[in-house]
Amino acid sequence: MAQIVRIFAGRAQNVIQTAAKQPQLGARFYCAAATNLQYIKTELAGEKKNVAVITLNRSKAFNALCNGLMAEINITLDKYEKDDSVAAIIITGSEKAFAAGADIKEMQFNTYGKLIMGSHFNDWTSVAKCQKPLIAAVNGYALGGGCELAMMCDIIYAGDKAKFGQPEIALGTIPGAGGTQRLTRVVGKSKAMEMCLTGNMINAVEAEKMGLVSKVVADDQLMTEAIKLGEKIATHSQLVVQLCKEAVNTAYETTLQEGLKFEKRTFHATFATADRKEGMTAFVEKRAAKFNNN
Ligand code: DAK
Repeated sequence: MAQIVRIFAGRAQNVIQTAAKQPQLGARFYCAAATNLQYIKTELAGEKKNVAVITLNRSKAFNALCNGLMAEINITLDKYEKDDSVAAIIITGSEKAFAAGADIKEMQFNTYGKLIMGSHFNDWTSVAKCQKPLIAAVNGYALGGGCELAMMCDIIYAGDKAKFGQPEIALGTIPGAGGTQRLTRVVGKSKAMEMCLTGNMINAVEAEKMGLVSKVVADDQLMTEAIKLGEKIATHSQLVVQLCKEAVNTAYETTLQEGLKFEKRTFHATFATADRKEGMTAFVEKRAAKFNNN
């Protein structure tokens, strides 16, 4: 038995390493059960253990987002998406850095040809496709791909010493995972242009004022507040939470008319769920709703 466990653990590690080397194949394809995590730590938090926490764990490199780390995030998100007991997922880093961007040392020898032929950054798009609510809890630096990773999440909470920026311009390149697109939609053209063209950082309070961050808290309270947020979301029907997330995201991806139509149809769809019926019945009967996610 011990032998079998060792063989499986070895395979899981190989899977992650292979995924890191050949991300064009897509980490999600490989192995949802991989357990040997090198670059992240995971735990279940909250009173009911229904809030998953993914902690980036590469602090010597300020959590620079190397291929292996991104592959591990994807594998872990895949696992939590399939786990019905998990209602919300927090991505966080260390006190010094949420993440200082993509790993420059890993990226520096890429060529136009290699990038076009497609391997290096393929894992980056899956985070934004996660169907469960994603909360970024940002302490320290969220720069370049780090800021972009936070923006792929649904809600950003920041510690009061957090710093956000898109410094790629100083490296002779431009943001590649949403810095010119998501940031512009969130904070508007002038602020986004200023951040992307200067590479200057903004602090947590400025980020909140711009609408990039929804709440700033003392840095030692960040996880407590983020977990509380996840727990509050977990009190609702997870089915309806998912529909609602999809509807809000649609606002960023379509015209107002298409978005309003999508919202109306989705609202109608909630009337096909038992949870909508339970929610309204519970209100009328003056009791707490008991949702079953169907
Ligand atoms: N990559 C690799 N290593 C990094 C790093 C990074 N992004 N950031 C920090 N480090 C490493 C440093 O090299 C140093 O390692 P050692 O030299 O000790 O081995 C260690 O972390 C500590 O850094 P410093 O010595 O520089 O510490 P300081 O306190 O002086 O400064 C800093 C902290 C975060 C301000 C500074 O390290 C910094 O400016 N870092 C770089 C920030 C940056 O330029 N980020 C943008 C990277 S480009 C895409 C997806 C994503 C992307 C592009 C495309 N697709 C889907 C297509 C993303 C691109 C990027 O993020």
